[in-house]
Order: sequence, then structure tokens, then C-alpha cells
Amino acid sequence: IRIEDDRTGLEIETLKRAILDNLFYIQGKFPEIATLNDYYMALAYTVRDRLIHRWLISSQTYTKVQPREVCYLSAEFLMGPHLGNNLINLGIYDRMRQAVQELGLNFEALLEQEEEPGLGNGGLGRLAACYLDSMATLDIPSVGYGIRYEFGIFDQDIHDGWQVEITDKWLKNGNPWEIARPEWAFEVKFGGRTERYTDEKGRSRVKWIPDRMVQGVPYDTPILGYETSSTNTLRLWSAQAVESFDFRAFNAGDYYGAVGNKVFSENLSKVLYPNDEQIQGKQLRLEQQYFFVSCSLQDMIRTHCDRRGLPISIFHEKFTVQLNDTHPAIAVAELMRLLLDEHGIEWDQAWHITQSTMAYTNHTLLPEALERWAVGLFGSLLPRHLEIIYEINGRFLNEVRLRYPKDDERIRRMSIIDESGDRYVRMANLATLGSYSINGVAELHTQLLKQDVLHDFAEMYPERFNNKTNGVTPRRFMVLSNPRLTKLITSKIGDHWIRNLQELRQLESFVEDLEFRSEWRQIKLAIKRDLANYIQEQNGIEVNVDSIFDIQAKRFHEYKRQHLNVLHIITLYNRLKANPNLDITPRTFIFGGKAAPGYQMAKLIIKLINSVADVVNSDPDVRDRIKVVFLKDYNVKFAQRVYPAADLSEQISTAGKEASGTGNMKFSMNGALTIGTLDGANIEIREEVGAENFFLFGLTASKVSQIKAKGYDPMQYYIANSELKAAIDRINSGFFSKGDTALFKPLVGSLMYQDPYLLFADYQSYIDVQTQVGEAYRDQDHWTRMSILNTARMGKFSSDRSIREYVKEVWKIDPLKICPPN
Ligand code: 26Y
Repeated sequence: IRIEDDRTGLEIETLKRAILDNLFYIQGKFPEIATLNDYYMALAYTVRDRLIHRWLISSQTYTKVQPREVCYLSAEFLMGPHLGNNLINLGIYDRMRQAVQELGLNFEALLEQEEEPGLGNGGLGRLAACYLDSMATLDIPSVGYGIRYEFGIFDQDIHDGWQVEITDKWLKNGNPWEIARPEWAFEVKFGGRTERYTDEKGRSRVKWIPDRMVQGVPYDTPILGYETSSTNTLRLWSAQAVESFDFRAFNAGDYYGAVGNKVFSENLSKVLYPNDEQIQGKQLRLEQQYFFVSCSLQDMIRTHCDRRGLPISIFHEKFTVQLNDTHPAIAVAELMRLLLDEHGIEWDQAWHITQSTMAYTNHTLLPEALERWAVGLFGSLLPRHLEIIYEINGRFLNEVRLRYPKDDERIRRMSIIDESGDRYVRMANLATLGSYSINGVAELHTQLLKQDVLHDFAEMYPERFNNKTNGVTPRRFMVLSNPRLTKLITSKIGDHWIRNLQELRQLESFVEDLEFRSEWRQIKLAIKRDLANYIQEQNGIEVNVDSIFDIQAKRFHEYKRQHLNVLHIITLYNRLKANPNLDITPRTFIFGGKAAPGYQMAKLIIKLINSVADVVNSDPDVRDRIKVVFLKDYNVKFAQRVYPAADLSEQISTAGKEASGTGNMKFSMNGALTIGTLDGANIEIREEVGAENFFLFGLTASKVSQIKAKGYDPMQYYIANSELKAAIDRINSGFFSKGDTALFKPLVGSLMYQDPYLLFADYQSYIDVQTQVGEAYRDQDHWTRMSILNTARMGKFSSDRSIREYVKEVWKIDPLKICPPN
């Protein structure tokens, strides 16, 4: 007989024993008094045990082989729950469910028990998480570096239709997935001044004399790939006081003063900034960025020089750093500082190493999201870095002057320092200059990046610019979130599509299969029923599962135009009020998403949705033909439930504003049809699935800029379009706000007099195409064909494809196979 180890064995009996063992020894409970959370923890540790073996083999292999590695630096990692995903990647999901059930436990309830690490805002943070999954799956040696926020993105509650923010205490029950490594902490300096001195070789050097210091303690989480043993690390830094007591102050009787430093230091990693795409310029945010970047670079250098004994001169051959937007862009200056000041390397060589190490991904063109820091603030926090940036800038601008003589305008535009008014450090210029590769996240976005925000840089260094269209992991967003569809697909084409998503194309040959179409439809219906039950429980609203589930789930932002969706709802409502017997295809409008706490307009749009919902859902004239549902607290866990249930995916941003979008991909993969503009990755999705399987509306990006250049006047549309006028007037009249005509004034006023995101210009086109959607849905058989073709043709949008492109065209890293444990 073979006796399996309790920590690694995969037989059902072994799994059961391991769970009970962990309950006893880790949670210190016997079954009779164990809580649901105790069982969750026992189960999580049972899974973690099985990861650790692979993790240590991976780490040993990296130490031995010394491969080139990618370090993905990101201020956000929106990981979502680990348990289910790890079970999928380990290949023991079904077996574990059985083991758990044989113990008399509810497997689904245990999965549900996990508090997800919501250490990100939205797209950018979730992309980082998908890329970690794909890098491990493709056996690419990699580390994700970020911040271990004690509080992640706030939980959202709704009071009287308004968003209310609640602290996300995700660590309150403990986190079984991480291991603290206090022995590998680093110190990070802040403030103070610099001093010049002459070193023993007679060279002029600089010393930074800071006025405070914080320690970064790494917490490691294993990231296992799908059907491979490669297990990479997500290393998140937590801030700690260097000394928890200032003994001098303590002995002088100043107990509070002594502990103050501790409180101050630990504030650094306390909370994630909940704004996306709107900078605030807060000092603590810059401190967070520098804190995690400095820890991460010191960590890489220690691995390189100390653990591997390699010379610093070849650092860039062994490490490449991918900057997830400009949030970690201070890395350019910090690596220079470490090389110059701590390793005594000359400027030119230090710059060569730095520029050969960094690669920068831009995620936005919105001016309000482009990071810039007031020079005064920057210099008081990071005096040495400011000097280095001035030096980089001076040398660079000399090159620009040589190349483009007498072009002062160009110099002003390209300078890292914005001197048009108050002086600012432009982080996008720093990141661009310091990187060997600069990429956008969808074809259109990269094109606009080169034309617009980084135009001068693209002209000077065209070879550094490239596109990497985003992707999402099919493990989490199909296999884990949509087991029924996964089973059906696998029964027809086998399961290789999970690693090679292009194989979904084989589904095309089943489109003509009546039986298959019927199964496809039944599955969608069953999932919609689940969501309907959830809506009934959560919101007390009864929805019709035969209606179109029309879903918009994403962060709230004016450019994403949730309020355009609302104008459609009100238009349908007005039509029904005018003609109560109108024959329209029943629809359920579902919204989910958070607004930045300080973004008043976004919060008002949430209030508008809830106000419209109250009126529409209870109006007898509507007779259940339309329902409006706002689902609170949209997060990864909940998103996994939402994507599979959608018939229609709303991707309706103003063309040119949404860099890529990734929710669009998650919906479409799960068989939703898209109504969307020619924006971001929508364009590429439409190319793949075929124009006939995509509901296109609205202006193109170039038309948008043309109209704006000519002087856009929304009022003309309002006057000329009676349905648009009626919808706006309905809001204005206080009809949705119990007679309060002031409530939605800011929103309506902004639309009528500015409409910066061109809702009015796109309104009619949107309404017309929505009418086509309603008609198309009546032909269920045809709709099902379109749905199947959407899934079948989404192969391109696996994050595996994106990562393969980064590997080949940017990072130039070879995969490294890890031997499975025996
Ligand atoms: C500087 C700070 C205010 C800030 C914080 C978060 C700025 C931006 C962000 C987040 C940006 C973000 O999530 N961007 C999204 O990135 C996705 C992944 O590339 C894209 O698909 C999506 O279009 C883009 O809006």
C-alpha cells in the first residue's frame, strides 16, 4: 500500500484527514465547537500545504538556475478569493468538494466564507492578478511586488439610494494564504537632505541624510499556475516602525510621543486609495509608492548580489521590471540612486542598467489620471530623487535640443518637470524616459498614446513603443465562475482550451447542432435563475429570468457613461407610460460598481439609478416589462457570479476614453453579446466575434475629437430630439426624486451645458441599437447562435496570449519548467 503524506497527498481520504488535522492543530478546535470560519481556515491550510511543496521547489530551481525574471510592480493587486482558484489550478476541485462533503460540510458555504483581498480599485489591479496567473501557468519566473494594505477597497453599502463606504477589514479573521518574512525586511528612508562627499577613490559622491525611516516587512503568497508546478510569489510589503519605542522619549516620560513614531510609520500601508483615474496629490500616496518600490528594488538587488553572487553590472540581464502604470514610476529614480549612491556606479552605466531594466505600461489617457507631483512636496519627501530627476532631465533635454534645435515648445512638452504654472514632476515622462519599452493596453489606446499623450516621445524613440492588448484568465473567469458552461464545452472539445483558449474555435462547428444550442440556452437560463434568486434575497426584487439580463458592472465614472444606460431606461419607461400596451422585449437592467468616495458626480449617478429603480419597479403601468436593479458591493467574488448570467454586456464608454476594458472580455467569454462603442478592446472583440455578432453604436474616437474641436453644443441635441428631451425633463422635474428638483441638477446641468462625454451626441444611436437588441432577443435560436460564437471566438483575449506577447516582444524571458513533487 501507498501511504500518502497528510500535507501533500491528493486522495480523498488523505484530504479529509488533512482538513481535520489542520482544524485540530492550526485552529485548535474540535469539530463540535468549530465555526464555519474554522473549517474554512482548515480547508485553506490544507490547500496551502499542497502549494508550499511546489513553491519551494520553484524557489530552489530559480536559485539554482538563476533565470531571467520579471518583477511586476503594481500598487494594486485585485486578487479575489484564492481558495477556489487554487483548487482549479491544482486540479483537485471536484475531489476536494467530495472530501468536504464526506465530512458533512457545505463546500459552497466554505468557499463563500473567504474574505477576498480587494487590494485594488478595478481594471488595472485585476489585470495584475490575471497576469500573475498567466505568468505562473506559462512557467515564467516572476514576482508580483506591491503593498499589503491593511484595508483594501471599501465595502459598499446603499442607504436611501446613496453609496456609503465601509472599511474593508479583510484581515480580521486571519489570512491563511500569506507567510510573513520579517527576517527579509528592508529600511526605507524619507525626507531630510543630501550631502556631497569625496569617496576613498577621490570621486564625488552623494549621501542622503533622511529624517525618518520605515521598515518594509514582506508577506508572501504563493501563485500556482494551471496544470503546472510553477509557483511564483506575490510579495506585498507591510510598513512597520523601525523601532517600536523611541527609548529616549520614553525615558523622558513622553510615552505617547514615543509610540507616535510607530503609529506614523504603520500608517503607510494602512489603506488603499480608493480613487481610480482621478489623482489627489496626497503626500501619503507618494510615500506608499516610494515605500513599496524601494523595498522591491532592494529585494531584487539582494537576490542578485547576495543570494546569487552576481555582479551588479549585469542586473538588467537577470531582472526586468514591468511598471503597472506610473504608480511605481519612482523606480526609475530609485534604481539610479541605489546604483549611484549605494553601489558607487558611474552615471552612464547606472542609466544604462536602469533603462535596460524598466518597461512601462500606460493604462489611461485621461488627463485627470496622469500622475504629477508638486515639486515642493516631492523634494521635501525625496530630496535625492529630485536631484537625480533634474540630472536625468537636464541630460535628456540636451539631447532633445541637439535633435530638434530651437524647438522650445517641444522642450517644454517633453520635460519631466511641468513648468507651465506651479512646478510638477510628470511621472509619465519619467516612466517613458526610463524604460526600454512603453506599451498601451489595446490597439486604439496605443495609437492614441503615440498620437497624443506621448507623441513627442514616440517620434523620438519609435522603437520603444508597442501594443499589448489586455487579456483575462479563463481559469478564474470561465472554469471557476462558470462550471456548467465549462462542463458543456469540455464535453464537446476536450479541456485543452483552458490552457489554449484559441481552441474554443472548435465550438463553431456545434453552432448548427440543435441539441447543443438547447443545452447552451438551458445553462444560461439556469445561471440567470441563480442570479435572480440572489437579487430576490439582496434587493427583494423579483425579476423575470426570460427577460434580457442587461448588465453594466464596472467602476462608476462619467466616461463609462452609466447615465447613458439610464437615459435608455427612462426612454423605455416614457414609451410605456405613453402607451401601456406597447410590446417591448422584457429587460432586467442590472448595475454594479463603486464610486470613488470623493467623486460627487459618480455618486449622484448611483443615486439616480436607485431612484429610477424605485419608480420603475413599482409602477403598475410597467407591468414587469422592465426592472432596474443596483447590486451593491461589486467585487471580484460577486463579479464571478455576474458575468455568466449576462445576456447583454454594456461597454458604452465615449470612444477614445476607455484604454482597453477587461470586463468586456469576461462577459463575452461567457456568452454575453456586447452593446458597445468603438473604444478600447471593444474594437478588437468585434473584429474577432464578427460585426454581425456585436451591437455597435456611437461616434468613433476621431469623430469625437472632431466634434469637440468644432465646439460641441449638447443643447442642440436636446432641442432637436423629443425623446431625449423627455428623458432629461423627467429627471429634471423631480419625478424620480419625490418632487425634489434640486437633487439631480448638477448631473442634468452638466449634460445640458457641457456634456464632456458626449452622451447627447450618442443618444439616438444608442437607443436605435438597443431597439435592435430587443428585437434580436426575440429570436432565441438566433441569439443563442450569436452567444455561442462570442464564446467560440474569444480565444485572443486570454491573458496567456497577452503574457506570451510580453515574454517574446518585451521581456525576452525563457520559460522554466518546474519538476512536480513526486
Ligand atoms: C493615480 C491614481 C488616481 C490612479 C489609481 C488607479 C489612476 C488610475 C487607476 C486605475 C486605472 C485603471 O484601472 N485603468 C484601467 O486599466 C485597465 C487595465 O489595463 C483597462 O482595461 C481600463 O480601460 C483602464 O481604465
